Amino acid sequence: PKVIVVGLGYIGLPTAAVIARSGARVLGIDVDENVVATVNSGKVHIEEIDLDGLVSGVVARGTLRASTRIERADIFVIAVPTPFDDDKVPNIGYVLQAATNVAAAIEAGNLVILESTSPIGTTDKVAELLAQLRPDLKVPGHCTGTPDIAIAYCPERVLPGRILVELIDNDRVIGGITPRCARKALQFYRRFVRGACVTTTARAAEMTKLAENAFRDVNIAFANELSIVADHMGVDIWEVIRLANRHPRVNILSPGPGVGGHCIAVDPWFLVHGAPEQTPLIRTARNVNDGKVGYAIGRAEALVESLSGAPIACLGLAFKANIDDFRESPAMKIAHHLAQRYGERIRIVEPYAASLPALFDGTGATLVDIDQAIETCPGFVALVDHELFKSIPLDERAGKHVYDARGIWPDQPAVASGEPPVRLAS
Ligand code: SAJ
Repeated sequence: PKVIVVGLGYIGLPTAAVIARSGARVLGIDVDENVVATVNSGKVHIEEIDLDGLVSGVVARGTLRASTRIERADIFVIAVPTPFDDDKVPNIGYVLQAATNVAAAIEAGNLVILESTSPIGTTDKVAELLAQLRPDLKVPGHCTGTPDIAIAYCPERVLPGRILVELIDNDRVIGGITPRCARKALQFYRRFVRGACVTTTARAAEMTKLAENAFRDVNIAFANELSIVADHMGVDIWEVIRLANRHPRVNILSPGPGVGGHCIAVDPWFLVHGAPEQTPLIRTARNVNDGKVGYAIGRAEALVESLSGAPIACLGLAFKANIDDFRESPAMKIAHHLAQRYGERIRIVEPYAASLPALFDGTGATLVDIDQAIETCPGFVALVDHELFKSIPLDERAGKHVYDARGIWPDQPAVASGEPPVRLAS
């Protein structure tokens, strides 16, 4: 079949490449001409393990190409962003724009799949829009008899850094506007997914995706709240979590300096917005995780103040370990705050950055490598659990004053009484 993937971002491009590898002819659509030119030259504009080799291979074989203009196809997959506006209202404008473009090219017999994380009811809105724009077609949910096209929702669930593996191996939840729509989409996913493909309704599939990320957010919030309690009580949170997790039915996640990325910190708001009265827990969890950034700033400042004038190493800017993605990163916010306040005392170590992001221009902070940081900085603020940082042995950290927001160094000596803090829990 011919497949069109609308949106060549973090999800759309890997998805397009994997479908192309499965033997389908794929056309990727993006509004950004640079993205289209990059893909057509066999290159990638995003960093993801093994994606460059896959894309160059399928482009060279001619099974993947890109364009800014939509064409006719058998299957349309929409993978565009669904951000929220300032007041935490979900913005499905890109999805509706993509559906409008699809409406111009769709024909009887085609299948439309929405993969973007979306508020409950979005797939119905896509169907409604297609019915409005194409009164000549029988659209499921808006016609009698057998519809001409099929519409389904199938959320992506891949973890950045493991996208190509998880695209194939994860189970997929496929929600149809009708059971027939779900079956059509199921046949498509079976082409390239090794995990189980389970069918349901579009609304249930939409809520499933939001529930998954809210589950993680609520559980991280629990860990973050516990870490603040432990600080308050003078207990080592990392030890408590290790011990509690020896219970067969307890699995506490890791506290950190806040929750970053563009999924976990966003998607729970879609649930809250849809059912504000029914979501006190999900809303509070979001606020706890957002609040942890300010708390971590306070702890980091205490360390910097206690080492008057000395250089301080900030370890990491990425939103999580071992990736080069700095979007919505709590580490970035904290390092930037410290850079603005303490200027050239702040030395940033980020193995995934070639230079400091423009945000730091004029602050006086500098990017150094880990060896320079160990040599010159008596104070360390650990913000990301990159392998490079975790592997620094104790003797190289001896005598360092550490605020370890990620628990990367469980063996760091505890604070000596009357001395500046050597290790602040959490
Ligand atoms: N984090 C903690 N403590 C933990 C785990 C994570 O503080 O114990 C932080 C991370 O450092 C990071 C943030 O949470 O700042 C999110 O990281 P993550 O690894 O939990 O998730 P993402 O955003 O990379 O990807 C998530 C995944 N969802 C789930 O695991 C339920 C992924 O499967 C989804 O496809 C993705 O969101 C998405 O696109 O929705």
